[in-house]
Amino acid sequence: MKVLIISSDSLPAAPTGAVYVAGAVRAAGHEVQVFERLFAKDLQDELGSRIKDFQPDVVGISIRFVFDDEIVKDAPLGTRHTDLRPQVKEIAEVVRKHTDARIILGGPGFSYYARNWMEYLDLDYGIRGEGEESFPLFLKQLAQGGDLYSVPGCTYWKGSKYHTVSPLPVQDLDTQALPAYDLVDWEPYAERKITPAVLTKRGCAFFCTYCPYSKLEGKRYRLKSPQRILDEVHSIIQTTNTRKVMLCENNFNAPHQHAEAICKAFAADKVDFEWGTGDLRPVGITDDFCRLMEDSGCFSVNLSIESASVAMLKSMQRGYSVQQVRNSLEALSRSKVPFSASLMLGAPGETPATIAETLSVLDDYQAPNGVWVTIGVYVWTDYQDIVPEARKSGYFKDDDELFKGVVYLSPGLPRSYLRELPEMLRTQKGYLVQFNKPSESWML
Ligand code: B12
Repeated sequence: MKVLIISSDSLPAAPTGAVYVAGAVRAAGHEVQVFERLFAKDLQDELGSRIKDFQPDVVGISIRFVFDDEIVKDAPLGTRHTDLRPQVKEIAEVVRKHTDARIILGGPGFSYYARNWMEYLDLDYGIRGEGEESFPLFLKQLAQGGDLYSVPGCTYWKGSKYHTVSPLPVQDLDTQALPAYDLVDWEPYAERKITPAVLTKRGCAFFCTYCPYSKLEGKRYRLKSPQRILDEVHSIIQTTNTRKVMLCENNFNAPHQHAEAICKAFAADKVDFEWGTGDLRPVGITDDFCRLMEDSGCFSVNLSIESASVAMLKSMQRGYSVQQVRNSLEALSRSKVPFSASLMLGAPGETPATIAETLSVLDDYQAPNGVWVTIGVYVWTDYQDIVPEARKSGYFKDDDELFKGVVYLSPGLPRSYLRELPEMLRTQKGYLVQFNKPSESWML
């Protein structure tokens, strides 16, 4: 079959999900093309022509985001909120206008709100969760007239009733097809300084109350072998002509031995490349580990501190202490690894005093690549423990509200304080502040 996968991203990021599923669908024997919304100047024209030329039998739309908050100097409180759903709707409309091909939805931004998306776009099929095995299986059933409704992760309407099959996580990540970065033209990404991303594992063993990952991907780690990760890196270097990759999973350094094994394999590899990660957990960041990162060509890490308040680390169940945050910052500061740190302020229990406690710890260090502060916690799904709690306390009214984008801000933070907070933080050297507002009118 001919399968067109549309990366619906309108934000500058690697089309990671789209290229991983594209690789899997191609390996299953289909002819695949990838269309990237990100660079389309005239969507109607460009997507329309692509569909006319390629004549796909199936169109997969990869949905990564529902909304975005972006630091914009002149926006209220320095952050602009964008609802990204209409952009996906536009894509679906163009597809429908030009073809009768079956449309299947998927992607990380789809999995949380499968039903909402299908209603919003008036479409019949989607696949929740990891698509490497389920999407090819869906295509096989489609080609052979088999039972589409048995495909893991499949969501569909039968009559006026919505159904959903539980997703089945991919067990052996090493045996999956390589991500099909060769199906995208990397030049425009490179111009925008976007780095191709590699996923090194699935799963998360932690219990952080605001994060859905461990429930989404499971607590048991499913690890890619260092050799397999290198194979992906080599193929990316070859096809994209870049020498940098980002490792894009949760907590690069958990499990610790896996991170060490990856660094050792990278250091021993003959091919010259650099790597970075946006998510280092402040646990086990020793001088030795920093040296390993340095020796393996690490060009940037972000230490995901989130908070350095005793009470908040406990309430968020982050599983580390303020001392571990300090140890990590000290080891990184002694190393040559260029690092940034990130904070997430506003989770349940946060008060001006806990924020002051966090900031006073950060004051003792200088992160060369700055400190990224997010105020306001996104609320997506019941997979985040704070959601059932927030619902009980009447924080939001119905689940449809989640699809519009809800932000949680601790009631312990007075509004007058929050209005001043971004400005106060911006006076600190190297601080970037993203204020996820509950709504545009919230600050009035
Ligand atoms: C890495 C990452 C980033 C990186 C991007 C790195 C890159 N790609 O270059 C950075 C740090 C930049 C980032 C930023 C943001 N991110 Co982010 N990010 C992630 C993360 C952790 C991994 C995504 C990834 O690459 N996965 C690896 C690939 C292989 O998996 P995948 O994309 O899930 O694709 C699989 C399936 O979804 C499915 N699939 C995908 N497409 C399709 C299509 C079809 C047809 C089918 C059937 C299946 C299918 O199969 C794929 C293979 O298994 C996810 C959380 C997560 N664990 O998923 C959040 C996530 C995508 N991010 C999220 C958000 C909100 C953001 C921000 C908007 C945050 C902000 N500003 O406050 C920004 C956006 C900035 C920007 N310009 O993009 C949310 C989106 C949720 C939503 N409802 O909108 C997520 C889901 C996090 C969450 N909390 O759950 N992010």
